[in-house]
Amino acid sequence: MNWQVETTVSDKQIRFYKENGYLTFGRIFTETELDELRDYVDDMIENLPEGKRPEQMDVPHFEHPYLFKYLTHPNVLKVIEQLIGPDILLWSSHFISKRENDGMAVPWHQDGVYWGESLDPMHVITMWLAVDESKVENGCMRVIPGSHNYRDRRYEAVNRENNLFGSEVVEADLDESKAVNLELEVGECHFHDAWTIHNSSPNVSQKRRCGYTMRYMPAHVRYPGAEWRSTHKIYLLQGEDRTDGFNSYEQVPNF
Ligand SMILES: O=C(O)CCC(=O)C(=O)O
Repeated sequence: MNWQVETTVSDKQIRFYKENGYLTFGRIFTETELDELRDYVDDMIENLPEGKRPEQMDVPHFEHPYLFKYLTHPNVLKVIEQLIGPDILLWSSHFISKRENDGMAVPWHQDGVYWGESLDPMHVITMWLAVDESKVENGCMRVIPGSHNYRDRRYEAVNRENNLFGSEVVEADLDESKAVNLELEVGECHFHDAWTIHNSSPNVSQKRRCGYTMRYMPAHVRYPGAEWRSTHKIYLLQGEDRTDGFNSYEQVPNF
């Protein structure tokens, strides 16, 4: 396999991201780095507490400082800087690993709705890293291009047994015929905006689908979410705080 690392985002790609609310990209980590991350997450999955599913490994970096090696990687920051500017905060991260022939669906949603009042303005970019190959058969992510321009979508409850989240954009507020499958090879990534409507289907293949969502925001975003702040820490990774001291940041741990 010809494994090439890319860290330059072209003007055309930046325009595409702004217009469509998503962007598929190449590989940002070396093959060795990616293999090490896969070994690490394999071990995490093996040691999951009873009853916890591998789609539910939310904010793993709080418990696993090793993940900061990836979250703060200079190549990642270089790419993120080209998309949101030089002052960069780490908002969150989540492993969503769908077991072969079993994984849950992710209902159509906008991340910004789930995060609600916790951020002001709601400006987050997610880098979705393919720890495993991610294809239609094993439940790759899908997006509705341009949907980041709409913030008034209506939601309805969905069955929690098969769905990772409890609500979904109603059919009338969604043109599913426009959905784009974001298929990736191992190590490739894509980006999406906090308002982009996206989902993914259950894994009906014999291949696991593990993705690592790495979420960043520009350092002018205020974090007033009172009910989140005691447990959900944020980190200033690069540049300067632009909230006049409103935010407080956790120290990046040694990794
Ligand atoms: O991994 C998936 O299938 C969905 C990811 C997602 O919802 C997100 O990154 O916000």
